[in-house]
Amino acid sequence: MLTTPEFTSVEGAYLALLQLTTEDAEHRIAARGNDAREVIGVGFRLSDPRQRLPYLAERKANPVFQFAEALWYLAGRRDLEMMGYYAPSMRASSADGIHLGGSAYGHTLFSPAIGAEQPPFDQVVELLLTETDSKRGYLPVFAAKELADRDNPDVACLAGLHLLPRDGELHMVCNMRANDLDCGLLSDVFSFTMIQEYAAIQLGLRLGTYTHFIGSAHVNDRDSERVKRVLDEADSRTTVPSFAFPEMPEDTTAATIAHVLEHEEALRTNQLRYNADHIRNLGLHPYWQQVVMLFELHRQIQHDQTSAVDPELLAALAPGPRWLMERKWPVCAAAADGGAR
Ligand code: 5HM
Repeated sequence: MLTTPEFTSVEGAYLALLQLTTEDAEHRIAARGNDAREVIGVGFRLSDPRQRLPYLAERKANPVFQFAEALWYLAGRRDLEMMGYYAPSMRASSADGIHLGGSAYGHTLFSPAIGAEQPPFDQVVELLLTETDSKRGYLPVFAAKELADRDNPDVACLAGLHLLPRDGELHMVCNMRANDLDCGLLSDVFSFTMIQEYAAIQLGLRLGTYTHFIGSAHVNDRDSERVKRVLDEADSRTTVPSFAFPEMPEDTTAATIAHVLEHEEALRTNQLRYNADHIRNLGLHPYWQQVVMLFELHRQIQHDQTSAVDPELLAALAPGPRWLMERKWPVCAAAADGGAR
């Protein structure tokens, strides 16, 4: 078969790739101190790129981090302050303790390069608005200069994103030089499909398919126990949890992203606290209200020394993010057990 295998949601692709590296790894690698099992040159397609979250209790996907990273990309940022809060392990990737480098994909895509007038993303959107069936909507991310410093701690894993408007839909193809299948893949697919959906809105198109190609697809040995537990769960479950991820509102612009991030910052720095009604009255679309609710729950987990988060706020979450929060954070499970379920 010359085309990529197709899955509806990221969960199916994630499980198939874990299975592949567990049973049919081609190589054992040890680059930069990471012992891993590797398969070279794999790809998959998602027919519904909105189904960008896995519902596996053993994997414990973190929707707070996922939205934070996607918004950080869409806002064109590279500050460690925001991402280091949600993912402290990312601090080790910063060369100066202030910025992230190659992995700040949004900075590469949504901020103008030095000497350029427009961000590459805007340039591509402008092109695609005028050139029917264009093949030129490519957004390179990896840059050869990243390899000039052999000690560079953060070389982009994303080579580039290719936007392809066809028959009223926006398809996207993602090329990665490397993907950590257990850790990086899920957050990458989440964020990149958010970028695709955001691009589709800017172009007035429906969301098409998402295709993901990987040069080095690998699972680090330190994650192999969890991978086994995830595969066992997938094999043994009798019901498969399934929650439809909602559509990004059609009026989403850069100003919407900035508005959501204002609330994110106030909550991250513990300057505000919200209940569900406050959030409903912020003037945000219900889709973005859900995201602010996740940030407020996370604020309670990080900053309040409570044994359970606000059960009303947890109950105000849509079933999908609530399912994930209850598996990820014991304080959310405790609040759910306290009667809000
Ligand atoms: O030594 P190297 O630069 O290839 O290590 C980067 C590791 O982070 C690889 O395992 C890569 O697959 C993973 N990674 C990922 O999967 C990193 C980033 C950040 O650029 C990412 N996805 N987005």
